[in-house]
Amino acid sequence: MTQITAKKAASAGGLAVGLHAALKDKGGIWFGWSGDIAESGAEKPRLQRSGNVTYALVDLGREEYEGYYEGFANRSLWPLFHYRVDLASFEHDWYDAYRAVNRRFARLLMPLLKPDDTVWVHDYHLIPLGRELRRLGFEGAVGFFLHIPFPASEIFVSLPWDHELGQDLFAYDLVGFQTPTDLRQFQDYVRHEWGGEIEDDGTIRVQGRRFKAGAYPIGIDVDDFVAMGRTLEAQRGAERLRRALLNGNRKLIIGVDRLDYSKGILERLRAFGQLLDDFPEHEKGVTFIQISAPSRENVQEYQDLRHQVETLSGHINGIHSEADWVPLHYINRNHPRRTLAGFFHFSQIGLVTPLRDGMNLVAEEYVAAQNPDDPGVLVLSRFAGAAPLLADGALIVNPHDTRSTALALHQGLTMPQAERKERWRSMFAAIKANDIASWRMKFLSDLQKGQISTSEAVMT
Ligand code: ADQ
Repeated sequence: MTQITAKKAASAGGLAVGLHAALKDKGGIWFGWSGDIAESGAEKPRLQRSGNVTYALVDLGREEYEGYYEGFANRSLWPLFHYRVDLASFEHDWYDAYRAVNRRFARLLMPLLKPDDTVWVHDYHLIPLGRELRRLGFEGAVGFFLHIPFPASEIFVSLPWDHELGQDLFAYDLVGFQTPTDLRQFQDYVRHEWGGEIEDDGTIRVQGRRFKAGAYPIGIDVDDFVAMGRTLEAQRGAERLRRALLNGNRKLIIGVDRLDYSKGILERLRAFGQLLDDFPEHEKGVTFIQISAPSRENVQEYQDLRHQVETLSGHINGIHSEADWVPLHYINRNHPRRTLAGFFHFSQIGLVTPLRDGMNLVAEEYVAAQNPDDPGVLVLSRFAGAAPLLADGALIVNPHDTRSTALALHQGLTMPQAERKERWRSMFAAIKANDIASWRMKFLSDLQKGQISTSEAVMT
């Protein structure tokens, strides 16, 4: 089996670990961008073997990086798919670079493939790759999984090249989305823009093609994250919080994300400010730590967001701080996942408020890290892909509604232990039943069998 990702293969996130596990099971090739930029694109991938997995890594040339990755992937597709047409730029040169890199990737991958290999392509950076492989004559199964939302058809067609990307998607044997909503939006696009048909079992017929599309909500490696919470590093992290921030019995709210406009960080800060305005009883009794990992720092929109978050954090602290209490701690750095597990474990509230999000693994990690006897409360945006899965246990909010989000924070901070335990149990059962192993097995078995899953049992 071959898995393809544009992200750096060595990245140690939960997703990368889960995908590696799929390869290690049966052996295969991990093909993708090395994460390095070379003066000009290399002609051959660098091959490294580890056990029964071969890593085939390709450097991007400087111009490829700027046009394909920073440009089309992150400044056209990312904002558009997250409903931010206002932030999307559409440059023909970027699009040309995007197609050219996908063509080059297909050319470099093709000699490594056996005719009956299964290829699993990941995410929006690589939408054209399956069709490019087909053009080169590859006949094995090729599936695609989109990690971010698929937008409403009317948004998607703002893209000047929607028809080409649409046809790219039609070339796969199986196209996987995070949620039934994403799937439905793709089906609407197929119907309304192309006059395609969706059969009862979800098979799509369009443009002479017949293929499957389904919803496969991704999960985390729950056992692994629970174990992380028991490590020394996690305990040290929790202890640091206890001493440095909480002065004994102060409560803690935590937010963790990449610094990205899709994550609703500004809205979250406003809701925290509103909590302090509306419920003065929490004064000096609560601290909010927002940890935002730097992301796409060369992109102007991300620089603007960073500036806005810094300004708003300073503003909230300026209004509410006392000599012996700083309500908001904003940290703009990566943290080891084990330390994060400790922070989650120690927090009374996990505040996850994306404006749009494919799934949101932080919400699931927060649940996994809790103490079953005294769990915290998850306050979760209805616009996270994870919301339907966790709706029975989380306090679901509309992040645009500052006052209601503040109210949910108050409800979480004052929730009796028995209710917290009951809510946590239902969320923990949901993430266990939908972990990363079941996600990848379901996708791969559907790809190989040509069957379909709508995941309705999970997501309704
Ligand atoms: P992301 O947008 O990156 O992923 P998410 O699903 O939350 O969002 O995953 C982020 C990962 O990075 C988590 O494992 C988290 O612990 C880690 N992380 C976040 N902030 C960090 C920090 N400050 N320090 C260290 N680690 C940090 C995309 C889509 C999501 C989808 C995933 C997987 O945007 O919607 O859930 O892919 O499909």
